[in-house]
Order: sequence, then structure tokens, then C-alpha cells
Amino acid sequence: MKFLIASDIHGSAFWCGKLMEVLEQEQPDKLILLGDMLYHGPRNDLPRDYCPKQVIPMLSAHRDKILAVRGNCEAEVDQMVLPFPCMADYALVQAEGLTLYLTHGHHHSPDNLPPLEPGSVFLSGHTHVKLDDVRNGIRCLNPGSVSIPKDGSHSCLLYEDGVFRFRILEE
Ligand SMILES: [Mn+2]
Repeated sequence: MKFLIASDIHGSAFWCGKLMEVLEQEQPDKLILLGDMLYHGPRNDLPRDYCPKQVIPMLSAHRDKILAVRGNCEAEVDQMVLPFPCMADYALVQAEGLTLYLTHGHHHSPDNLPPLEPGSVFLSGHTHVKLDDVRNGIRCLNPGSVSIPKDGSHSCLLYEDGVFRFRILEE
């Protein structure tokens, strides 16, 4: 299985376009979105080419491949304009015997893990900072932010056959 994992697009048409280029190149089985897809949110500056109305069709084109969870910037109106479910607090994925727990990260987080068996993988966004760390036997990964990174590089994460690697999005 191959997954493209991304978070915190925050309505940036420019950076969502860069993510779509990676999707095109990598042809994953699933596009996993960890929340904060359309709205920039009151705590963030506007990202480059902020235009949720352009991001909607870019994501919608891949509705059959998308597995999304709700970020703290998602509201009911976001679900009204997106043709795939985006309001779940978390999702579980099993791949190659690995359990992946997907959530945005504003409730459960690497510092406040849900009950998971050792060897599971906890995937979250929210901080806009890439993370690959093991906590209490749980591998914690954060793809960073597609559009508003707080660690200097726009990024996403690729999973293929048990292996994760970060992918930096270039201007
Ligand atoms: Mn965010």
C-alpha cells in the first residue's frame, strides 16, 4: 500500500497545487488528509494564494482516494462544500499489519496519546512542524504543513510498504 499523507493546507491554492503534483507523480492508493483543509484560521496569516474556492475542486477531484479527519479549523460549512467525509475526530487504518491512528492533533497528540498497542503509528498535524519520534512504544509522525510551515519547509509524508519518508514541497 502507498499513502500520501498531508495536513494543514489552510486554503492555499498554490501549495495545494504543489501537493497535487506529488499526488500525480506518486499515484498513492490513498490521500490521507489530517485536517485544516480550507479555512486559514484566526491564528494564521493568509497563506500564498489563499482561495478555498480553488482548493475545493482540487481535492474533490480525488474524493474516492481521500481519507480525511477533522481539524480544529473545519466547521459544518466545510463539510457542505467537500464531497468526502471530513468531520471524524479520528480514523484507523490497517496496512501491512501496521495500525495507523489518524487525527488532527488538537485533542489527542504525541504528548497525549490515545490507548494504542506498542508498534502502532500515531499520525497527526496541527503543529505545522514535522515530527518522527517514538513515545511509549508508539511511533509519532507529523507530515508538517503543506502551506504554513513553522519549521521552515512546506512538506507532506509518503508511506509505502511499511516505510515513511518526508517529501518537501518546493516553490
Ligand atoms: Mn493548522
